[in-house]
Amino acid sequence: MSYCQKVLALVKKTSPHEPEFLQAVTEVLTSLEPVAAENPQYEKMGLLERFVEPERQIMFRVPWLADNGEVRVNRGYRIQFSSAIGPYKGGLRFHPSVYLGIIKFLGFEQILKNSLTGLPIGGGKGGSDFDPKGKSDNEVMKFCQSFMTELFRHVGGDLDVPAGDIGVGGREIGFLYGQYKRIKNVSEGVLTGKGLTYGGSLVRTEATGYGLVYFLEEMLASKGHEIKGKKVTISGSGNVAIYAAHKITQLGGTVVAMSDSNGFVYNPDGLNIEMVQIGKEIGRKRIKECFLSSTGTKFNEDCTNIWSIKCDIALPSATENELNQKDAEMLFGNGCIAVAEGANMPCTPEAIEVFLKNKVLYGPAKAANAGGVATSAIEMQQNSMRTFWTFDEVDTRLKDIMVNIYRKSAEAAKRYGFEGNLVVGANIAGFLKVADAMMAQGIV
Ligand code: NDP
Ligand code: 2IT
Repeated sequence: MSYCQKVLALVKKTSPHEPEFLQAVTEVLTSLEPVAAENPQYEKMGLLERFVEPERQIMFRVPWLADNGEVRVNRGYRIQFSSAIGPYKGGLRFHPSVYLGIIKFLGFEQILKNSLTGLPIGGGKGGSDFDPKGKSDNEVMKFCQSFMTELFRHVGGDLDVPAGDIGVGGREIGFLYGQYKRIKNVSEGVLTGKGLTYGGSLVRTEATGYGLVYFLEEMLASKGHEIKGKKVTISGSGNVAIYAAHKITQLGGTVVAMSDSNGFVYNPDGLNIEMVQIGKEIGRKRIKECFLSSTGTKFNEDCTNIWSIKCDIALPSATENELNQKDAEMLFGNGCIAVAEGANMPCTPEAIEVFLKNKVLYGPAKAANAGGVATSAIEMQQNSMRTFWTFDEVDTRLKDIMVNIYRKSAEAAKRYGFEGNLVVGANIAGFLKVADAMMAQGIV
């Protein structure tokens, strides 16, 4: 049995109830076979056993008072997965589906994603099973304050820097930051995605969606295609989806479908992205409600059916395992030429197989959606320097980083005999830097 397969068997034994974590580890360790074979010293140093085990896992109680006077209790998490190349860095997710396995898979993916950005950030992730939907601003504030009242002792500008993810946007980051500052009595860049008046960076709000489209542009260009004139389906209608849609439209593409967990909207002539943005960001509406006054836009109640819509490009940007083998076959059958992942692990392993087998260009999450965390690292740089860069300065850096990630991943795939397979390429390119750093620092 190869070293990678031995470590995979170990993880299956130690984390049997965490299917998302196992899914992520299986893909990565399978990709790393040629690298492990070339570097027998990894096995001697127990490198992969250490790589798949979080450095620290924190779970805590989050009690808070609802507006009606009832006491509510949620569970909070922060997984500090790897500090090999820098302080732990990664988002916080507030969603009822959150449990340890989800946070572990996200934290594990984050290690390699952050490495791919080329910036000195380690991997972490956190969150809670708290559902911000249907809660008042006051309840969200109370929850965030209670969450930070425990989390503050584990994070810090040079230690662990959380940010947003599903259910955590500008409003939540503001409440979390306020409470941290109040308890610690220090103004430091302990969170990213902050508001522009208190240490945030221009472009961070747009960064994941914009970065996804910059990556897509580069991937399409490798085969002589461009975004102009293409029909694009984007699942989700949150932070990532909205700004991906914005950039696609700016570059001459047409967004034909978007969704939320209640269903999807569809217009073959193109959706009005501003209506989504205003409805979702300001009104916190359901996607159906954003288009009540619009003729020509249809609504379908099953969000999973979004992949049946004919499109040239698909950008799954909602959540994990939202696109399965059947969806992938439908997309390919309808002429889809490229898929880039805005969400983390949105395509099932069987769906990825369909794309690779049929030569559909496929950009895996840890490469394609790294623009968000890369711009978070740029926000950290500005905080450390006590400075503020212009929109164009940050946007130019983001674009360079995304182009570099594409090239690094494509080159690594080619070098290890998997030309065109960005799954293997991104996993190897991200891993090599982390492995070097781990080897240099001894058994820790
Ligand atoms: P948001 O909370 O802003 O939006 C999430 C969107 O996805 C909403 O439209 C939501 O619909 C939908 N969604 C979430 N869960 C489900 C589900 N179980 N089934 C169907 N639809 C669902 O989150 P983000 O846009 O920030 O995150 C989206 C994805 O992108 C996640 O996978 C996240 O990990 C990833 N990501 C985010 C980054 C960031 O910077 N924000 C960076 C890199 C990756 P509804 O409102 O109905 O729940
Ligand atoms: O999945 C991700 O990369 C994020 N949610 C962004 C993390 C960050 O620290 O900006």
